[in-house]
Amino acid sequence: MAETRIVRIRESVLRENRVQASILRKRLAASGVVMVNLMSSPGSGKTSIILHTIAALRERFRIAVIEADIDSTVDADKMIAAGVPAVQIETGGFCHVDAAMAQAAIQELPLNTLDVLFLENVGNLICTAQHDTGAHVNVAILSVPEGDDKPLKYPVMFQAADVVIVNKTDYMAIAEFDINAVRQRIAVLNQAVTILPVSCRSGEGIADWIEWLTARITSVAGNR
Ligand SMILES: Nc1nc2c(ncn2[C@@H]2O[C@H](COP(=O)(O)OP(=O)(O)OP(=O)(O)O)[C@@H](O)[C@H]2O)c(=O)[nH]1
Ligand SMILES: [Mg+2]
Repeated sequence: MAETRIVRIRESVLRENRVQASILRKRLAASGVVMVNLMSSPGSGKTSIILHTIAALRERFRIAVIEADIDSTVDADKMIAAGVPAVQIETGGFCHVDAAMAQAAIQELPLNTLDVLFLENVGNLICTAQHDTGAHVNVAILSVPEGDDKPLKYPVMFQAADVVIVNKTDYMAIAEFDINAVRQRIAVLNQAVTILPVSCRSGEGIADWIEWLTARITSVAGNR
């Protein structure tokens, strides 16, 4: 009997994407630009974190933002209103940004006038973590109302992250959320990751995030 042949398209697509992402990462570094990719479920606080970060770092770094959503320019409009260049990727149904999409968006930006490029990925805790975008820094945001079990259910996101922001800590008092359990669950998946509790509402922890990010941007920029 003839043997069934399996065509592993998914693996080859992901491999091809990793190659493209690696080329893009080097190209950005050569241009002196550090790309920071923010990933989370819808509504966890990606846009809020970026807006706080722009306010804190705009005097020090020249910043632009790539926004990605299935539809709409809502978040890109907020960035432009904040006074930074922004482009919107409308993914047309795709639930993540890949290196080719990031590359296409970057072509719309004045790369040689930038130091830091934020990429707000599509709100999704699964596919985004599986696709290398070419970013130098990968940020996962978990918000308190989502629950402390997310590292158990979506491990790839927490493996892919350099830093996990636990946002909306102002909900901690009313939500059943065990931050120590989150720390232990993430530690099993990724021992190199930094975990930063933050509230975009109260401002708690924002200074720690800015300090961590500034050190990482400086380190990436210094290693190019
Ligand atoms: N209470 C509280 N609300 C917050 C905090 N951070 C963000 N929010 C609110 O949560 C909602 C979603 O925040 P966004 O920053 O738009 O979240 P997002 O991840 O960019 O959402 P999508 O782009 O739709 O995936 C908004 O109403 C924010 O004002 C926080 O720390 N505490
Ligand atoms: Mg957003």
